[in-house]
Amino acid sequence: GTMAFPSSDAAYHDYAETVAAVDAVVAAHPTIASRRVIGKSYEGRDIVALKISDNVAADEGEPEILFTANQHAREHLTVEQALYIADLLTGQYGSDPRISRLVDGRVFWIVPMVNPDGAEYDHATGTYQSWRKNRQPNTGTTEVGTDLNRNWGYKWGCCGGSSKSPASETYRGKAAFSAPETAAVRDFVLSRRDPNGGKQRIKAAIDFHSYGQLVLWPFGYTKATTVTNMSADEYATYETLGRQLAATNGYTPEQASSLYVTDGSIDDWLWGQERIFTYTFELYPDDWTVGFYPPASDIPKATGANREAVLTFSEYADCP
Ligand code: ING
Ligand code: ZN
Repeated sequence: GTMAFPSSDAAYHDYAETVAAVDAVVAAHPTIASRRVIGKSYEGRDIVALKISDNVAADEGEPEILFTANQHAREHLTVEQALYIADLLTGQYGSDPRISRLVDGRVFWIVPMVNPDGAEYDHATGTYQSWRKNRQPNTGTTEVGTDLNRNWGYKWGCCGGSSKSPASETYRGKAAFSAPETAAVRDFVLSRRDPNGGKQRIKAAIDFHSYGQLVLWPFGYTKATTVTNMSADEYATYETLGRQLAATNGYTPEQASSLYVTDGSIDDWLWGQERIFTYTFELYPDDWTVGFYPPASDIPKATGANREAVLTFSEYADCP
C-alpha cells in the first residue's frame, strides 16, 4: 500500500539531495573527502561513493571500512545514517581526537544510496510506495525489480528466503549480480584488492537496513554457526563484537539467519567471498507502527544512536 508523506518528508534526502550532500562534504573538507562514481543504476543514475581519509588522494595501505545504505528503496532512514557518519567523521576531524585518529589511520568508503532508482521511485508522486527492489524490468512479465539484497553471489538462491518469481518482494534476479547496482558495488569491492598480492584492503563493513533495531552477523543462508568460511573462532568473534555493539545502541544482537534465513545477501558475500568482517544493522524503529517512515523529527535520535557503535566498530576494524 501507499502512505502519505510525513509533513516533514523534506528532511529525507532524495537522490539529488544525497549527491548534493556528498558534494557539500567534499567541498567543505577537500583534504579528507573525495567523491567517486562506482557505477550506474539500471536507469542510469551514478552510484556515488564518498571516500574519507587523511591524504585522501593517496592509497596508503591503511585498513579500509565500507558503509553501504539503501539497498532497499523504502529504507530511507539508512541514507540519513550514512550521511550522519560522513558528517561525523569530517565535521569532528581535528577536534575530536578519537575521530582524528580514525580518519588518520583508516580509509572510509560510504555508499549512501546503493539503489537510487528504487529510492527515487519510492519518493515520487507525493506518496510513499513502500517499494523495496530496484527498478529493473524482468523479461516476460510486467513485474519490475530485483531484491538487491538477494542478488549477491555467495550461495545465491541456494537455501531460502529469496524467490525465483519476479512478482515477489524478494525476487533474487535471473542470476547472481544480474542487477547493475550489486555488480557495481561488487566491482568496487574487488577493485580494493591490493594489485600486488591481491589482499583485500577493505577489512570491515556495515550494511544499513531498516527497521527492527538489530545487529546481525553472517551467515544468513544457514542457521548453522560453524560452516565453510566460518570457523568457531570467527563466529565467536562476530558474536562477541556484535553483542558489544548492541550494548552501545540498545539493539538486539543475533545471527542473520535467526531473524530469518536469506540467501544472496551482501554480508554473506562480503564475508564468504572477501573475508570482510560485516554486520547488517537494522535501524530504528523496532515496531511496525511507523515502520519504514518515521517522522523526520526522529532522524537525529535514530542516527545519533549509532555514533558509538560506528566508532567502536571502526576502531576494531583492523584486527579481526
Ligand atoms: N532486512 C534484511 C533483509 O535483507 C537481513 C535482513 C539482512 C537478513 C542480511 C539477513 C541478512 O531482508 C531488511 N529490512 O531488508
Ligand atoms: Zn532492507
